[in-house]
Amino acid sequence: MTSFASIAPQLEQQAIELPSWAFGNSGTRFKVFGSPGTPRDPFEKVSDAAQVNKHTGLAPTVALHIPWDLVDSYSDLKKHAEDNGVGLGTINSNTFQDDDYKLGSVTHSDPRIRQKAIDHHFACIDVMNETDSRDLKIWLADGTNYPGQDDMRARQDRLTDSLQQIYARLGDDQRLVLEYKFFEPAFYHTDVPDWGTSYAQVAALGDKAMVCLDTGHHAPGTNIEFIVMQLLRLGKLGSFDFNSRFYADDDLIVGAADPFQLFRILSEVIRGGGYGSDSGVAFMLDQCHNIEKKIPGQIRSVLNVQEMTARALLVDRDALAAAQAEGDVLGANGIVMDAFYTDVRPDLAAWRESRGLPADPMAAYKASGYQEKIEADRVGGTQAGWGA
Ligand code: PSV
Ligand code: MN
Repeated sequence: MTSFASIAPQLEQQAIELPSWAFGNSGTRFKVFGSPGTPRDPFEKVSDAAQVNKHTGLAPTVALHIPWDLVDSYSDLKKHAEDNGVGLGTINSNTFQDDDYKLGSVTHSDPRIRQKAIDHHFACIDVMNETDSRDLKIWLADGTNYPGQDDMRARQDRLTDSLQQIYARLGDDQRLVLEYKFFEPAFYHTDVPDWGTSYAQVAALGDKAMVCLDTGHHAPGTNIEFIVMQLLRLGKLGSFDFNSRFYADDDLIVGAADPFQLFRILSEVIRGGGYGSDSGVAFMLDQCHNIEKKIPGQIRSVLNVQEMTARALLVDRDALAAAQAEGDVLGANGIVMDAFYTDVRPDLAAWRESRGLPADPMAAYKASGYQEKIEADRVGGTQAGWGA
């Protein structure tokens, strides 16, 4: 099998973007629990995200969500990020929390509401220009709850038209990534339910438009790594929103519910040339920490991605190709499983130490005193959360 030493240089290229909203409070429709030390504003969210990078070296950028992360000065927020050793990354639009969007945003039949949603995306591009962000991530809650509620084809045509207007505003080095999701909050149909619809829309837009794959946005049993393979093959995999799920869009810690699935996804990423600093695929988290502490939740998440990346890099590709060519079904499968079952944690700990990082980032964060400090300091104000 491939040795850890031979894959270590590739691990250095790993960069995972953190979602600012993971540091705010979140919950379900039943309850959002507050927790001591939760950030009150985007500056405090960025400070917390910087802790994840400090202890892991894996998370150099933070994604923002607009309007949750509206600030008076993005250059101040950018400077704050840089002072803390991180940068600002993807800008996420949000057309799912305004009363006007009850029946849709960029697909709405009312031109006024459509224009409002398009203008929101223009405002997001203005933010990108100030933060030097590359990607505008669009996820739409648009859809219907009942058959016959609206004309699905007309909505698809309006989607095309709205996306074209947004796309036309992008700068030369900017991209649009379109995220799909098969249900929720709409329950009968959504306007971008699957990778095929996202692909059809972004392919019509042009080279700067790509698909975003959120691992929680598929029906149970979907072979997500097949989608990864296909989008890489088509040159249209722009980004991941990583998280894990047992039932629906649970937004749990990536790799927690199904580490083997994460391994399989990362294996196809590597196989398809999607891994590495020049691949153009953005690795982001999209998670909520409803009951666990948020900063350690993010540390555990990036470590899970690193661990499964290392295991996927260990797959002996030459031996696998030979077994496949011979039709050696069990031999080929055995080569993949050997890599998956390899415990890389001791090697990763030693490798981290050799690069001046803590061998155990979870323990290092716990010992740092940061959690106690924010819990003592952040008294008063309104804790950030979905909508705040
Ligand atoms: C929708 O479920 C989604 O995955 C989109 O990426 C949103 O921006 C995000 O969740 C909010 O957490
Ligand atoms: Mn997402």
